[in-house]
Amino acid sequence: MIDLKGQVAIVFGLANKRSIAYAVAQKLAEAGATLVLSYQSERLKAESEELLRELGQAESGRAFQCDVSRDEEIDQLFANVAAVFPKLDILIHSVAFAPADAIKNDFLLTSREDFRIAHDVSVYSLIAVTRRAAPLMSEGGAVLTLTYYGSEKVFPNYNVMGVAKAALEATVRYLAASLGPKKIRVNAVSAGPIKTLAARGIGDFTQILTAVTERAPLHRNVEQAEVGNTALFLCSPLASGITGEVTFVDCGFNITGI
Ligand code: NAD
Ligand code: 0WE
Repeated sequence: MIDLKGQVAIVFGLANKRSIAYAVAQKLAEAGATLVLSYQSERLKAESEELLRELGQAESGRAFQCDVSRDEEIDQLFANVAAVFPKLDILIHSVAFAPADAIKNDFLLTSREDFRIAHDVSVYSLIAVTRRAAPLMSEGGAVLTLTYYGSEKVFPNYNVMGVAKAALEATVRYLAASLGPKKIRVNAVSAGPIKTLAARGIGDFTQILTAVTERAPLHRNVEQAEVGNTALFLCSPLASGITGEVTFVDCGFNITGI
């Protein structure tokens, strides 16, 4: 049994119950961690307070607003966190965004501005939040981000997000090297496709889910809870020797050649 009693985890990217971050938060809470939720905009405030209640964290936990593309908001967030929790143990980064045009159009047409936004929100944000979290991780810690196989192989329409995920995975390795001496581990989970808000409206998503059921060794798609379990493991003392790694939770899809 993993016991995270007395540990504090901050979770970025929990928009609703279907979010991968919700399943991760659920597993961390079940293991005894106290949760801090960080939501993108004022619009998500009431919803986040409700999600905290559903996670059994109404008393102990907190929810704060933070757009990760704004340094002032990240500074304010960590000032708020430090005022309530003197020590932080776990950081979950489950955030990605590319402007819709960049995911819809031919990759060749990717604009400079859409490339910048995708990398700012989906990659630089990991560095930005980890830098502010590290001083609070006084007893060491674990940082975890979410990635996708589109970083290595071409999936139709994933486009600039694939380039951003490749940069995110490299960022995990460089952060792991930078923070190793502080006993802070940095890892990524590469999840198979899951129908969340970020996957909604993507034209051929059903086709992608079907390809997995046909080709993956387990012949099914992965569930949020399975990603949550692996995230819990990677953030726990059971994974004390693992850092800078990308762990696939994809029913084995990535090992197949055809
Ligand atoms: P989701 O829409 O529930 O989560 C994305 C989150 O990013 C939302 O909570 C949104 O508010 C947040 N976000 C976007 N821009 C932000 C900003 N500027 N500031 C703060 N937060 C911002 O979808 P999800 O599928 O749970 O995605 C979470 C992570 O999992 C992403 O990194 C995604 O790339 C990754 N992932 C998803 C899948 C999948 O198929 N759903 C597969 C592999 C990896
Ligand atoms: O990382 C992701 C999705 C990230 C994402 C999704 C959107 C849709 C709405 C980032 N930005 C946006 N911007 C929007 O305007 N996934 C791993 C899920 C996903 O997205 C795909 C996939 C898969 C899988 C897009 C095309 C093909 C496959």
